[in-house]
Amino acid sequence: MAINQEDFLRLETKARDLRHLIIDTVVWAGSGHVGGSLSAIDIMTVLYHQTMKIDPENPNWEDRDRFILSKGHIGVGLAPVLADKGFFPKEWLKTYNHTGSNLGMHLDKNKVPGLDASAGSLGHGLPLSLGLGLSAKYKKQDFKTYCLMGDGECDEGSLWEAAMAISHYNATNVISIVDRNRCMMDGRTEDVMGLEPFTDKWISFGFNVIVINGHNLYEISEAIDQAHSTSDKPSVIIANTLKGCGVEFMQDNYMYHYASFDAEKQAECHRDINSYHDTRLVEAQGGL
Ligand SMILES: Cc1ncc(C[n+]2csc(CCOP(=O)(O)OP(=O)(O)O)c2C)c(N)n1
Repeated sequence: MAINQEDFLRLETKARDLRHLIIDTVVWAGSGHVGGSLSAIDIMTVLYHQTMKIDPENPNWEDRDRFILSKGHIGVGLAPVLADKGFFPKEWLKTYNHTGSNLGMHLDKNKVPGLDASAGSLGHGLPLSLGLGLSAKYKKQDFKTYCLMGDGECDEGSLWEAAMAISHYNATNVISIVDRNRCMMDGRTEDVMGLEPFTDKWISFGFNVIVINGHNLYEISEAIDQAHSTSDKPSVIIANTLKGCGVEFMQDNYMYHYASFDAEKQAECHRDINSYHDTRLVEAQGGL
């Protein structure tokens, strides 16, 4: 469903608040995968606060939409989203990645209410999503599965095997999303393993490819609508993003794939996130 101005303001505020919560969770944990969390948070905000049919009171509801975080290293990005939705107490975030906590660095489906799959070993989320999509088709359930992948993750062969099968079975109930931040763990994607022409690769696998600015809430929502209304091919949304988006010293810098912050840096992150939010509000009003 396309978003209106009121939705935009609600989602924009939520995205800002979640960015703050991600930074605090990294600090509580001592360190974390912050860069790829901040690149993906706008996408997760739209999914969890606009698109997906979910019920925090009933996390295992059979007909719920599924979210498969294939780039499972950003548990520190997803856990704040799930806590904020009410799947578990926000207090848990203070124990993220501590010994004995329910929240490990790579989230565990058996311990985290609202989590649809344990992940962390890259390249497995899309095959899993294919399974969910096919099972829904055969059982005549109408839920959708949204699979979020990293672009560095697209170096994994298993992902392309799943893409081939999603296309073969025309599993349009699986919506693939790539967080195209052009950075991976220790380099830029095009230096480590070139992905371009990336769009052509997905087209040749039989996909409807939708390329968007992954930090524009309107574009994210419209891309999801377009994916929903395309029935002759499965869709992939290539979301152009920035690693570390919203915090200037981290932005577009793969060195912040994983980081820790002292109190001074934490405060700088929070200041930057607030001014980034203000800029986005002005931009949305056509002011920049
Ligand atoms: C199979 C596998 N190999 C290596 C890793 C280690 N690893 C964790 S994150 C990462 C980089 C992933 O890059 P990308 O998918 O672009 O993630 P993002 O930049 O969006 O965080 C790697 C290689 C892993 N988790 N799984």
